[in-house]
Amino acid sequence: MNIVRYRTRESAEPRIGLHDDGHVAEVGGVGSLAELWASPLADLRARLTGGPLGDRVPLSEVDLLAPVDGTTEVWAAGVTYETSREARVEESERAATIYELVYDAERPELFFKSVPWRVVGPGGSLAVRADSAVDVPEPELALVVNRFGETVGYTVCNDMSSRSIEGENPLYLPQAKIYFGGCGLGPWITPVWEIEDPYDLTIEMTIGRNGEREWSGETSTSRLHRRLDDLVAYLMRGDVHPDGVVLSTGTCLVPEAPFTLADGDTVEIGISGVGVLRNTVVRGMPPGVNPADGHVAEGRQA
Ligand code: DO4
Ligand code: MG
Repeated sequence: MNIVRYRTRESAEPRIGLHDDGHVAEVGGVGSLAELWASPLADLRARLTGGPLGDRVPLSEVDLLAPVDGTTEVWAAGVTYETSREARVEESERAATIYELVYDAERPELFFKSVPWRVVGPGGSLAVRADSAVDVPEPELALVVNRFGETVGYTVCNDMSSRSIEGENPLYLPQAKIYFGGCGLGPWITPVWEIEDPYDLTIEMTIGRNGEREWSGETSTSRLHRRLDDLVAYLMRGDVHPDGVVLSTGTCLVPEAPFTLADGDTVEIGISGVGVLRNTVVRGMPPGVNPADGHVAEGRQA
């Protein structure tokens, strides 16, 4: 069972539902995911496993939206896998040691990644910045955390990154990481009670170009150098997240230099037991954005 945020073809209104066995059924009386994250985990579980549901419709008849709304922020952890540490030491021109220090430090690196309206959902277009030379997708397990700091679910995050901007100077991290089309989430949220062991999940990524496989890799969350609960505890320290928060837990797959994403690439990230997030890549602003009037089309379906 998965929690979905979706739209039917009849209405522009986002709905919240449950996906099971190729079908979606609306969760009655729930207007947003943020509303769900205001409940303790036990109440959420009782609500989703026992509450009334609407009619079942085939998944193919709805449009899935990014599973984040309200004021739920997306945060991310960095350098939580050895692979990420090595890749960043290699690309960093002047500050390689900071990545080694943070990998070993008690306090993890946590950074703000996105507000909900910037997040791209399944099937949407992710972007590489027009002013960046080297860009990679980062396939990551993301935790969905309620306002009480309890992990209630898992989703797939693509923490798109400019290696050239971050590599030039680590203080450029926000520019390397936070930009329109720089964060993908989806395709849905798998409740925490559906995943037996989050430290034993396979993460796979395939990048396609011109119909061919350009890069692929596979890893496991067993290689995570941190405890998930510790990452959440640090995120909740000295801060509040009334609409809950999504915390992406870092990448273990980094396509080797000189690989860089190109316009038209496809990125597919699968996490076992959770789902597969598929997106296309554009260079510059994704479709649906009109810089002249600031218009952003929610969902940005490709
Ligand atoms: O230290 C910069 C960001 C690291 C990151 O995003 C990752 O390790 O996944
Ligand atoms: Mg990352």
